[in-house]
Amino acid sequence: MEFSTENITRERVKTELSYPFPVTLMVALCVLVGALGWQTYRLITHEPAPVEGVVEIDMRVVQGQWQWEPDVISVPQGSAVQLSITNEDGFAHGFAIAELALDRRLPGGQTTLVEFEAALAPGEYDFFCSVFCGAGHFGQRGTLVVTEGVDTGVAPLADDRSDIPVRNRQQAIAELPFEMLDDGIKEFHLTVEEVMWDYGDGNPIYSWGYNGQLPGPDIRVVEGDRVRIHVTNKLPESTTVHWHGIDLSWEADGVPGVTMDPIKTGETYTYEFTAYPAGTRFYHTHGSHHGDEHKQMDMGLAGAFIVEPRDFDEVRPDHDVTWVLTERIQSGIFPIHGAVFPAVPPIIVREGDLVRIRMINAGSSTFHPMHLHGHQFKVVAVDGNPIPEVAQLTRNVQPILPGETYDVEFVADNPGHWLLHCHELHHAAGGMIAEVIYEDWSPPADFRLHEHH
Ligand SMILES: [Cu+2]
Repeated sequence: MEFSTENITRERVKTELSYPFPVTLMVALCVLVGALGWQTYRLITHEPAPVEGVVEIDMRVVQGQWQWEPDVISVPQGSAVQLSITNEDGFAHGFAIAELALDRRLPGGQTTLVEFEAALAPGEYDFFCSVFCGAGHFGQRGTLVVTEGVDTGVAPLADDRSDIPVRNRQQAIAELPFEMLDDGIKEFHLTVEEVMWDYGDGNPIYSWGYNGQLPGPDIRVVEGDRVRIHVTNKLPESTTVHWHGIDLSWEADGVPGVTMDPIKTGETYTYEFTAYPAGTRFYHTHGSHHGDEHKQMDMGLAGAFIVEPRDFDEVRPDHDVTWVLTERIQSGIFPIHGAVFPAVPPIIVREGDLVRIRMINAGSSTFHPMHLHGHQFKVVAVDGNPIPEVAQLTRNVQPILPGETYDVEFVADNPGHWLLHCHELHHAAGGMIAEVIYEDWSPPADFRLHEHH
């Protein structure tokens, strides 16, 4: 039997025309006029889209401009948003809103539909390109305005933070406890959470901390230990943890969009790796996506990760002090291990003591030339790695760039009351000062602090 396409085509035409032509035309016209009329009405009256419906917005990435058009969009709270984004560039961009843990790829030369629910309190939020798309990355930003709308039960972002606990260093723990599992793994738990942190000046600042403290508790292990760390995210946005200076397997490196999906609010993620090599390392957020790491760091998300060499007991100094140096630039606060002078605990020494100070710059933008009065120190390790004795500099100032760590050691050989402070003096003014005080020392009887002789 022969198969005739001609017959099939005729059948279809016949079916389509089975309604009388004038009726079809009239129905079509009514629909068209109705739709046009509604659109015209909306245009004239600037009537917003119905709150309970879908908000549809056309958007484009302007070719070669690293710009969103429009770069301000307004949607009612709780509405379902459909962004139809045309990427005019020949390469990919990304569309991200951190507060929604939303991150979509926008392939070059295509129109991509990005859908989300505006489950946010009324206010303004950033949207931005989330991929390395060229020099314009940091400029490719826009504003999502969420207006009053459907009640989604989302708590307002108002300044009411009365439920967030106020804490300070005196309530902090020094080291994170662990459980030794049967297979020799050291198991730790970290919770990333909001805290009103008091740096010691009685003026708590809204912050993010590991286990509710700034910095997070020191993690202290021995070189070669297998560690398992469960990280639970209780922040209002996604986060990650990066293990800075540790030569671990790449899957545990904690980089969002590169080695893992960020840990969403309420989720727990488990990192496991071997602690190697020995030295002063640290852990810190790598953000929720490329571009907000500095923001999360500046909220306080860092802690020391000390990997002791196996023979550390043979060389253990009399004092082994760890300082995570951070910055709250907007508040003018430059803390030493979560406190500002004079709330920074002094290092209390005896004559002849060997003092090691592990200084970690966990700030995002500025350096700290740390200066010790009345003594010289040796720089014994940089970025955690030991410096051979013949190469150790004898100094009294050691600058520390963001991300660097320096271990310095000095012998307490000059009894008195001394300072060790940042010599970027705005930072010193902002609290980055500690004291070194000799235990069995007191000023001479005729010493008067407030009288000049
Ligand atoms: Cu400084």
